[in-house]
Amino acid sequence: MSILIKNGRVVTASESYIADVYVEGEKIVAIGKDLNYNADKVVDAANKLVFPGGIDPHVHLDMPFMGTYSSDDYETGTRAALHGGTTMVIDFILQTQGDSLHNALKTWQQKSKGKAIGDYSYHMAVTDFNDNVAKEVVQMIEEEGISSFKTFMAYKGALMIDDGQMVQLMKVVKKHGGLVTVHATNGDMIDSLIAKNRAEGNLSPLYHYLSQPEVTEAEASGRFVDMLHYTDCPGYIVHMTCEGALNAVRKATQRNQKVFVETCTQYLMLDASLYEKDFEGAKWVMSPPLREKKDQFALWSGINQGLVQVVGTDHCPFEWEQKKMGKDDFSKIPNGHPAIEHRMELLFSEGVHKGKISLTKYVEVASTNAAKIFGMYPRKGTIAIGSDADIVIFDPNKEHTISVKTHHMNCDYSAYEGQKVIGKTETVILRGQVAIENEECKLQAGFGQFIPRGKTSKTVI
Ligand code: DUC
Ligand code: ZN
Ligand code: ZN
Ligand code: ZN
Repeated sequence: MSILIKNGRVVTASESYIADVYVEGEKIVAIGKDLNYNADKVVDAANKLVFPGGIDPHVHLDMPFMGTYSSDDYETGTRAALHGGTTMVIDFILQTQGDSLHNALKTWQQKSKGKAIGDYSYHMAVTDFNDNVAKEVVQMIEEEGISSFKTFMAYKGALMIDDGQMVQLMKVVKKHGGLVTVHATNGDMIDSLIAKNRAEGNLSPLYHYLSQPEVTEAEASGRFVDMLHYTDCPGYIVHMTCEGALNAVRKATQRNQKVFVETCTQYLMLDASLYEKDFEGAKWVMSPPLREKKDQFALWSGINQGLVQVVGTDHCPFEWEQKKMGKDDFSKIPNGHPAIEHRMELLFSEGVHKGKISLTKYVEVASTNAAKIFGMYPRKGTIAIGSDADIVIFDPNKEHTISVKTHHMNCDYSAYEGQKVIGKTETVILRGQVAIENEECKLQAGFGQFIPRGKTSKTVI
């Protein structure tokens, strides 16, 4: 199969120019003006943008959590991602405390095998660290192509490791060229605030928000960054929401420390006033919670300052019946929301269209930086000769409205119902095959491949 994309504006993390792109097999073979190839398929991309397929490095598909499972599996989740221009996701394997990383890996291989439509990889969440796990960490990096290790500083008793385990893990990961990533919130502080609110009969979704104030995230982010400094390990903070946490990273940069930061679409665009809608606020119950306008401003600025390198989603959808598990107690509402499909379009509309970020910055934070940080560049994350032909052809002027009636995620509500978006994904190509065209997914379950990843360097960006 060969595809010739004509006259589009090719955008990478560093430049934007009008050119043709020629794809043969799985790869980009030529880029230039007036390319003359006899292709099986020609796509007219005049007045359109042509950029690398989005990479969402933070999704939870078919994940056991809070007594239920996130409602998108590998098939529905990666299909919805493709509809929105995201060609690759990185999901989280959760080690069961007391069990091995390899057993957890097997469980997640079963979830994705024959089901994924888009490409994927895994982060390994280390929820219990000891000498055996240390050996497995090395095997993950050297043998399994899994080089990033997720840690939780919250969710005690299920996912959290303590600071001693954290430092030990960092030492091993640093020695073998991996990356430690973190959910950085102070679990003990949050647990005590939850207990206090429940004891006082404060049970609505608003109290989910009030139980996780900014200081719980700022403190944990600062502590994580200090442990990275002590161990000289490369690190990455997931789903950063607030100014206080960003300031902890800013302080680290002042001692010439490099820490990677991810925020998510919702923290740039939605705010905590949504929790004032009584139980409807459960739609946005996620951890950390939505914050304030001043935090949105800090995060957009952080992107332009280069402090925030990646925008993901923390896609972790639950249907309304599942959310209702917490009807009488906010602490039982499964944490997470549906977002995988809308990241690229929302970020374009709110970021590029509204003039907050440039087109090249957009490609950087939506695709290229994740490929670099997580050891997949230049196979993924760019439009270049020899790279995988993961390409989005995007109409920057087309308007549409987000709704549960038209989204492809397996979730019976939208977190963005009625929101107008400028800019639309038109055609999506994944490893040289048309994935999305005329709003239809052309690929079958099982097309998606596991992408093994290389080691991480602190100086990658
Ligand atoms: N936060 C969520 O909202 N969902 C899944 C896990 C997490 O940390
Ligand atoms: Zn859309
Ligand atoms: Zn998290
Ligand atoms: Zn998450």
